Amino acid sequence: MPPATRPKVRAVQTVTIKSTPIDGQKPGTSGLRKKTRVFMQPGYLENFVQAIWQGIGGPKGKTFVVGGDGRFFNDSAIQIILRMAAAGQATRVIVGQNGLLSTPAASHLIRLRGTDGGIILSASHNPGGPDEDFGIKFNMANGGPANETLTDRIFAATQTITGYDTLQTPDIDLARLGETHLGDMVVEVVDPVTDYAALMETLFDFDAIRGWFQSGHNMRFDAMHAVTGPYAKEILERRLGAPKGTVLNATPLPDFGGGHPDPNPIWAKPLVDMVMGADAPDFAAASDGDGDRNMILGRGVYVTPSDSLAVLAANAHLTPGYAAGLVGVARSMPTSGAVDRVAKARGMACFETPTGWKFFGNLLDDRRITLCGEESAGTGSNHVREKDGLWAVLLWLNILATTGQSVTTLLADHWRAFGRNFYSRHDYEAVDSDTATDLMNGLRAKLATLPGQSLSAGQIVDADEFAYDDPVDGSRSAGQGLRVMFDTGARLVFRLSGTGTEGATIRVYLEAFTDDPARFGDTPETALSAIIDSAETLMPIKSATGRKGPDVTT
Ligand code: G16
Repeated sequence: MPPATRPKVRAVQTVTIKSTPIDGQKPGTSGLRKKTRVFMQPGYLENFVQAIWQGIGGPKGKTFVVGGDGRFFNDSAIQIILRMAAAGQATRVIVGQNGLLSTPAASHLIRLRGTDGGIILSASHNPGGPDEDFGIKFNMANGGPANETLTDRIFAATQTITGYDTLQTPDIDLARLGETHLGDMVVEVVDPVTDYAALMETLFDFDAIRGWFQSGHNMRFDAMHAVTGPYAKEILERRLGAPKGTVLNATPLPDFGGGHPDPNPIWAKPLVDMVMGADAPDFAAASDGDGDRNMILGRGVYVTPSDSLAVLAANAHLTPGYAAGLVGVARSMPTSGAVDRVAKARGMACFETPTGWKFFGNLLDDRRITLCGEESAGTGSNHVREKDGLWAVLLWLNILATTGQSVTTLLADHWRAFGRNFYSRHDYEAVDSDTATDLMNGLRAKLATLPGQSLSAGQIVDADEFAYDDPVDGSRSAGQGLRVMFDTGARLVFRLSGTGTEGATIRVYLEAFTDDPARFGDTPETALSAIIDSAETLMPIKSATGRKGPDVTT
């Protein structure tokens, strides 16, 4: 409706609520994640949103995208944010219907509509519910997570806050598509799937994938009762003609059906059991709470995220969106070096960044890389500025359809061409924070003395604490994980997670390499046993925590 004919907007009174700083609002690897009840305390979310406004120079005259993964408190949080945006005189907020937007779809909308950024509500793969987890992060105008300069500004603002502005208005109906007003601000409720699905059609050969299904191949996609259900139904079952029932657990639920929406062999075990059993589908995949992670499986095979990144980097040129080839690739430091081998063989640039998708943003914006990924089940490209679960699934499907190969054959061929990086991650969760800090400090203190020492995994050739110098803006990010490299090509990395909500999570990243075809068929347990042993020698986590082993192995 042109502005002149719009119904007159009823003037609403802005109210200023006094507030004081709340401890612990420092954004982690991916925004602020806390227990839901913490976020539900009066003023907690409001303080952080006010800090975002301060960090970005205020919402006045700006347009934002807002949406989340539908977890418990998503809807209430969105109403709070809308009132605060309107009180701050934002011009327009684009919201996914019923408050739903997958993280990659939100990133796409921010870019497509040329907005000033967006707020995404999710605690990713962590469980949802009043006693589980919630999270919020700000994405910038490029569609990517706020960089460290901005998160530092937001954190600083949380420490000096004196109050926030809001409106006293009823909730907006987020089920109804179209525009409404909140004060002078336009709230535009959009279908969360349409624009994203259209983007996928520009990148992949939908005819080839449709043909793959028509010729009798089958797949299962486990949406884990999280946000990708409606996306996968539309794209896989409607647009690509996969039979109904291909998408499992397709209805997003506020508590994800009581499980962890975490696409790994622990939390998506039924899917793993399915591909390992009789009548396994040709291909299977899962995504997480907010739709940015992925797990890839073939008949009888689990593809590690690091291998998936390498296989995609080696084969992406077979699909329309990447037919021109890749300009370069990047991986987070703890991710295995499998993709480096592809980059080297193909003469592509390869970057090693700290953990956190925000570190890929500059490389993508500056066109230094096309594809990037992380060991934590994230893969993405220059099509958005977030990792993208369904995109990775479609890229795999396109490669399977174009080559006519199975996942097992593709993987075997890949190892023959590039060698095999065995990989696993051991997580020790909810460890007492002081104990975790002591363990990290203990290893940090002896890093310089390690080279030359021999352990079961081989002789140590290098040991350091990873720091990253961003080649685009020159910023330096120090303290990004302890690394120990062996002469056998094996590597150990230790770091504290930046996404946990309880105590500390120690992550131990284990990697071993072989180019001996006779060993390609080894189990990861066999191939990694020496490095696992060396990990406990270097950082005695079990003896310090009294635990028998990791809580989660992926
Ligand atoms: C986030 C980040 C990823 C990171 C992951 C794990 O993913 O976007 O870059 O790899 O957390 O981080 P950490 O090891 O610090 O826990 P997500 O899917 O949780 O938003």
